[in-house]
Amino acid sequence: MAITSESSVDAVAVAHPRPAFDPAVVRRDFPILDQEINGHPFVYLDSASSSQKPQVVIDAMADYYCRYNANVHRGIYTIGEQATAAYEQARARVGRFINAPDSHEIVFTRNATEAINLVSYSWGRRNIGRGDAIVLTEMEHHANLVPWQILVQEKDGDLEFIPITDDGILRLDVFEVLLRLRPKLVAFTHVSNTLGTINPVREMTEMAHAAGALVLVDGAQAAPHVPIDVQELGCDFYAFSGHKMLAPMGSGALWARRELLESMPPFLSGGEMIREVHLRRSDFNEIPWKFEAGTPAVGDSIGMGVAAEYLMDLGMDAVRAHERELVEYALDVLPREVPGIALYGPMDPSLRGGVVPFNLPDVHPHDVAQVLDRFGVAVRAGHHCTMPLHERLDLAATARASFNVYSTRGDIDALVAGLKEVQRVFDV
Ligand code: C6P
Repeated sequence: MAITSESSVDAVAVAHPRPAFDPAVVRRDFPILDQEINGHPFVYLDSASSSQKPQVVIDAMADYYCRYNANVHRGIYTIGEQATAAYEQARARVGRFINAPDSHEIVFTRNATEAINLVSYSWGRRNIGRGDAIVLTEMEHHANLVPWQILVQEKDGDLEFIPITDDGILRLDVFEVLLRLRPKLVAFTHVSNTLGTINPVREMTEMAHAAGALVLVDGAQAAPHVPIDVQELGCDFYAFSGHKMLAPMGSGALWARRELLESMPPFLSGGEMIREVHLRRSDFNEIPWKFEAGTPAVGDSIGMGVAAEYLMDLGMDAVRAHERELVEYALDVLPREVPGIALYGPMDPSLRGGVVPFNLPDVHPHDVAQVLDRFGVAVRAGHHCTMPLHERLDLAATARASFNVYSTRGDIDALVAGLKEVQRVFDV
């Protein structure tokens, strides 16, 4: 049974006291960080793009490929059965990670993008019609925007957007007004990949449900960083990527309530998602396999299960506390040490995840990233797949530092030193 309530988490903590979270110790689990880049210790500050992977995840993948690489749900032979058992164990682990009531409500996908597309193609094409509204927000990643644009263009539906304040907080007063349109769906990000804003999912879900809408949450930037309990959040769909939560590239998942998944038509079709096939018609498999057509990414999903277990062992409350402390440090030290730096997003660390977007006056963010790279510091620069948000904030682009469990204050100090070098190189 999944650990659900606060009290049962405490009970387990008493039985097996967990060592205090120590980023220096955690860091040793990530072999890639132990190297020099361009003659400097490697400082990875692009975890919002993709996280690094701990040795246990790398080992689990190697173990699969070395000992029991086989297709799943097919082979009546030993390693085929081992692969199937490990794949389904991974599903159970990922389900436990977000406190899904039933692991069969977890559909493995390649990433959050595919999970959202699954909903827009399957649920969306059956449920959205002429004049139906979908409410999104101005801060969405393109992955939670473009699929809905395509859907409403095809169905003659309508998109509405919850605006943001200048410091990147959703305007819930306007959301309330938009709900009078009786939208069929409200879809929004749990944590903004660009501003770091943590949105009030539960409150927004209650508002949406009261207006008769279903709720899809894009959890790509939340699953790696904050404790997720889909039952507590109350949402209907939760999409997330494995590769941002220490798992292999090409892993991700969609969680949805059983009755929704059961009522939805298949997304992709072919082998594995069927029960019976005749020349002119087919019966489909049960959930979740109905949505997993073809050979799945077995090794990647097994790695995702191990990553989920690794994060649960660290304790997601401790992970969140660590990243909040880093954000607090960054928001304090960057404006003090780097003259003229502009920071974006909520300045209250309790409202934001481990993402710090910034600009230096008179230096393009691409140049900032390029010079930082000379000092071994990796940050992302550009629009971070949130072009409408950058337009709203009247910004062409930003540079962005983002954290994960292995990030340290030392990384932020290296960023500060690097930014001083950028200002020296550009003489600004
Ligand atoms: N954001 C970033 O650097 P995929 O690519 O499917 O794993 O994740 C898509 C996605 C969806 N929603 C949010 C909030 C995201 O941040 C992302 C991925 C990366 O910010 C790559 S563009």
